[in-house]
This record gives sequence, C-alpha cells and structure tokens, in this order.
Amino acid sequence: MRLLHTGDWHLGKIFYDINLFDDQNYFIEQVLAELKLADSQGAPYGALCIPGDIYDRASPAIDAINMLNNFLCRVHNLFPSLHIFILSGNHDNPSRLGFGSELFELANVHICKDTKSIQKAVIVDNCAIYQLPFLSSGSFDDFGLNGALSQTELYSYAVQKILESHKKNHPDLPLVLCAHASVAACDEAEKLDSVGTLDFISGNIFSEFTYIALGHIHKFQKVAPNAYYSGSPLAYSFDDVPKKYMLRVDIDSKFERGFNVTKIEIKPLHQVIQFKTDFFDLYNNDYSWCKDYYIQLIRTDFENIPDAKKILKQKFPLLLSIVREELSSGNSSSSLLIKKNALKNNGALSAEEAFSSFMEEMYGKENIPELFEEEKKLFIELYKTCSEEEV
Ligand SMILES: [Mn+2]
Repeated sequence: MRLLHTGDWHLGKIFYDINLFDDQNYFIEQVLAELKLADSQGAPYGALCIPGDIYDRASPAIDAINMLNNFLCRVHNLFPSLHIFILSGNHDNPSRLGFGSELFELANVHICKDTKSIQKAVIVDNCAIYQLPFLSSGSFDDFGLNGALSQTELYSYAVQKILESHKKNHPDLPLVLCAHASVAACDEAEKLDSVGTLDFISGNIFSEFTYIALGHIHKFQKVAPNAYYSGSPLAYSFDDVPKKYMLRVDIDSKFERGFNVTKIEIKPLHQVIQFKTDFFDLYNNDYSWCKDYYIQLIRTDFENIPDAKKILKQKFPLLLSIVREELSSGNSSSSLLIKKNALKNNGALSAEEAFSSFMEEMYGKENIPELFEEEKKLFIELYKTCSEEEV
C-alpha cells in the first residue's frame, strides 16, 4: 500500500502581512502532480494522509475553505478510489472541519473530528488505517474517562483502544495510524527546539504499529523507528528549516519488508530567509538572488534610520520584518522570563538608570535619540511592576 503523508498545511495562514494563498496553491499543485506521477508509473497511491492542522485557524478564511474544497473535488474526480484521511489538529475546530463528514465517507474522504470512531479501521490495499485527532482533557468523556489527563495518559488510552479493536478484527493486517500529537524526538535538543515546553509522549507507546503518520511538529523528523513527522509543506516562521517534504510511504501488506519512506522535496513559491547583518550590508551589496524571497532582517547595527523597511523594500519587495538583534528572540515566554529575571536581579539600578542603559544598548552611547518621554514613563511603570511581581 502506497501512502502520501503530508501534515500541517495551515491553509489560510497569514505570514506577517502576506496571505500565503498562492504559496499554498503552488504546493497543492505539487501534491496533485505526485499523485498523477505515481499513477502514470503504474504504482498509484492508495491513501493520502493529512494528520491535522489542515487550517491555520479555528474559524478558517473563506479562501482557505475554498482551497480545501477545490482540492478534495479535484483529487476525487481524478482518483475516485483514493482514500483521503483528514483529522483535526490543535489549530482546527473539529466541528467546522467535520462538516458533512458522514457524507464525505461515501467519496472515500475520512474526516476524523473526535474520538468516537478511533477504533474503526479503513482497509486500504490490505492495510488497516486508523485516525487520532489532537487529544485534550475531555476527549474521552464519552468513554467515561474524565478529569485532567496528561498527553501521555490520553494517547496511551487511545492506543490501547485501537489495539484492542485491531487485534480483534484485523489481526493479520499491518496497522497504520494517522495522528496529531507531540511525540518526543529521539534527540532531546531537537525535541525541545521543536515544541517548546509542551507535554511530550514517548514514541514507545506506538511500538505495535507498522507506521505512524504524525502531524504537529513542522520540521521533518523521525521520532521512533516507525513514526515520522512529514513537517509542514511551507516554512511558516523565519526560524523554520528551508527544506520541506512530503513523504511517500510504501507499506508491505505481508509484513515481509515492513515499510519504506521516500522524502519528496517541496518546491516553495518563495523561499524564506533570515539575514543577521547590518542595514548597509543588505542595502549596498548584491543580494539580487533573493529579491523574490520572504526576508527577515535581524539588524546588527545601531543606526537610527527612519523608514528603514520602506527603503529596503524597494530592493526586496518581500522583506516582511526587521528586528533588532537584541529583540530577535524576544517573543518566547522563556526569554521574557530571562529578561524579567535580569531586570529583577539588576537591583542596583533605579528605573531611570535602567531606561538609560536600555537606550544605550539599543542605539549606542553616541546615538541615543531624545524625545522619549512617553516611552520613558511607560518603561518606568513596567519596570516597577516587574520588580514587584513574583517570578
Ligand atoms: Mn501545526
């Protein structure tokens, strides 16, 4: 059985102020091209699996809904016997995603919005495929499993239910699972880098499955011998990896050869790139090779250049963001905490002194602009709040 695994589409995503509609359509054409290619070579796909975060938002934009609708109609018209598996990720609203799901079943489109049908397999070319949406406390209320449960408890329970059903009904078939979950990567650093401080599940709980098609983490990775994240089809942040893939998974229905994963590189409409340099480097030197890239500049200079973004946009129309080096990691809660602590521990400075030292750091000693009275007032207010608050 041949399966195409590609998760975290995030249809309708707005990247800074850019609507990624064209970029996402460009990717969708590549999905269709891959399905057609395999078919023309006499090795067609039996299943397409999109394990969650289909949409970027719980209330998806009209454009995003139309995109998914058009895609499903086109695929179904081309390949009526292809089974399409769609499940609800943490970005999706299960009911909105699940609209019409009972009817879609008739067209081999299997939308999993809750835990009611997790024990039901769809048999494709002698493989049993199950789906698991993103789970949270309350997911198993109907099963009588209440209370605050950890991710490990929730997914272990789901796996146990699936295995019970599988062993009873299809013991001789390979067992494939499509799921949206935070599964710990083999490499600790990679794991922390990918999903921050979320509660992780160990890949070991899936040891009895043949292949697990995972969604949630946006970088391609193998988290257990049988569990892969395809990653998102596009880079949705500037610190994401530039190379993106969908996965062709060939599963041997007789268990003889297990499975084989082939990475298919996705060609982006626009590359995403992050420069850490000074304004003048980007302005004066030849970077014409990236004029069609989505660009973030992390500025290492301290010059006060009014309209810096406007000026650079003349050369790089898709420059989306300019940040100061000191602030470039400033929006994660951990770094805020570090800054807060630093502020607290810097007890020797008065609020006024702290403001001066902050301005000096931002602009350089010689270049501190004046006329910052409002900002100064606000800074002092915040400084006091931070100093009083327990961290
Ligand atoms: Mn996602």
